[in-house]
Amino acid sequence: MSITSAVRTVDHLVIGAGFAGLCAAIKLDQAGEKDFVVVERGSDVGGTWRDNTYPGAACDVPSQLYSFSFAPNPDWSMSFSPQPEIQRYIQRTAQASGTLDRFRFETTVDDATWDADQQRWIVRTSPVAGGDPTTYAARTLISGAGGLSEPKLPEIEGIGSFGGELFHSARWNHDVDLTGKRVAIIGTGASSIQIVPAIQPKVAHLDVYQRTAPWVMPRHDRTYSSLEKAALRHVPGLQKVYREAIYWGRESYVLPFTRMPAILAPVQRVALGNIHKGIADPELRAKVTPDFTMGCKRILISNTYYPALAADNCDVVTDGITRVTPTGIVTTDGAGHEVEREVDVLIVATGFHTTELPITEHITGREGHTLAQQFDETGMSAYKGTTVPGFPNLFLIVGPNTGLGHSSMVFMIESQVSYVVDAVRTMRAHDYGTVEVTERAERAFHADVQARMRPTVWSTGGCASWYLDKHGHNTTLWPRSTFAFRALTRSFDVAAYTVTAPVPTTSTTPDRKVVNA
Ligand code: N01
Repeated sequence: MSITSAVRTVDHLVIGAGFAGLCAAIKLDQAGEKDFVVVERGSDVGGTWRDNTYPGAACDVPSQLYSFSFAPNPDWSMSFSPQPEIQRYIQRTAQASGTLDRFRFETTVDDATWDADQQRWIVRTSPVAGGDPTTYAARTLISGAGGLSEPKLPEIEGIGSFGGELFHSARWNHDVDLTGKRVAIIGTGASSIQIVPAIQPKVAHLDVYQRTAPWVMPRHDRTYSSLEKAALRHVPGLQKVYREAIYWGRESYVLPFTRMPAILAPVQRVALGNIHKGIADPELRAKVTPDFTMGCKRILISNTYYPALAADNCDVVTDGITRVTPTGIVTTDGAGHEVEREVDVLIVATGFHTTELPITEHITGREGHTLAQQFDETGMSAYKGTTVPGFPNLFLIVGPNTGLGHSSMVFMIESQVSYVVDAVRTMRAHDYGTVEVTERAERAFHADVQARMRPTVWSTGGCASWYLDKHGHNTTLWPRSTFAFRALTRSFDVAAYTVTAPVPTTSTTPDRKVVNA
């Protein structure tokens, strides 16, 4: 049976309205590329900052740096702003940009397929709540779908049978009142260490299921005074200087992370001091002391996590989880003894699908296979983290190997977006129908990234982390300085691409009808 659907022709289709998608929209607009649509499955901008509303959610990168360089905010209340403030910042920035008229919320991308004849991405979208689908034919497809958007649920026997409330940290159920409840949380990553101190005082009992103890540094947070905010607002250049100072402070972590992990020994001692300060019990101290080199997993920051673990109503459980029952969690100790702990609410703070990006399953390239299939064969990899052979006119923001362990992802996003906008500018200036990175350029880039990855703490630090894929390759982090990435993405290097002339336009009407088989 064939169906007929309206096709809307646009120059650019952007997927996602988080920091990445919003940045792409703003910069395309500023470059005079007004004909774009941003498709977002949520009901608002914000991406991960819209979705992660768990108690205690805050950024662990200082807000002065974790914000757009072109939209400075003198009104951050604290150095590490809480989630609602970051979400408001993103909303305000979107409003002020004048681009929201081109955002389609509550719309999901079903699939995007390269049509070589038209030199366009045919992108089928549907309203999340059901209703008529819309198909777009876009010259370029820009994915800002993000690396931390799809919650990863733990595969534990019986978890589906749990009879109490169960939710992921990134899909917090605010209807559940935790007051006086027996609560369990699985995971001790960046999300969990913020949740635990926020909920421990109100619950009857909290079991923290720890598989790997993280390194947790003191959090040097503070509230900005009105005087400081006024100075940041009115003293010319002050906010920029402040941001730069934070930037370079953060950048000093690159050398120890990438080449000399031993330099972090004194920092590791500070983190051990944080354990001693927060916990008096030697047994608990030993339990939460990490057994890998600092930096191998994300370094976390908190002054309240360890005191919360040490509270009378909290237990840290390190025995492996065997199964979940309708009423609790069963663990097995080293001697094979099973213990069941009953709980009313189970929170899984078990992270995200990072090395198999879900959006890649929906994008089909020139050769007729999906990006996920290609990545499955070659490993997740993209030239400058952005472009992939076989996928013309596709740009990935926060693509492979663009993540950071030390600084602001917003910096990386701005770098990538400037590269993409320059690619679009180049295509227009030279009348290219398509640009597709050569396999040779992509492979050379990938080999260089992986060679640089070998001495890094992420490879040598003795931990298993979400940075590594199933083959043990780090396909998520950038192994150099962020200024090196900025230099690489400063302008579109067309020499690394195969370009083709545009196909002749067959129709003069922007909106056409096609028949989908
Ligand atoms: O997730 P994670 P997250 N049984 O993957 C454990 C960003 N972020 O949501 O370490 C038992 O880090 C797992 O154990 P192990 C930031 O980039 C930023 O906390 O694998 N345990 C780990 O302890 C961060 O890195 C901010 O042994 C299981 C935890 O679950 C990323 O988001 C704030 C398990 C998962 O930790 C993800 O953080 C929050 C199982 N089956 C998050 N499966 C900022 O402030 C997993 N675990 C910017």
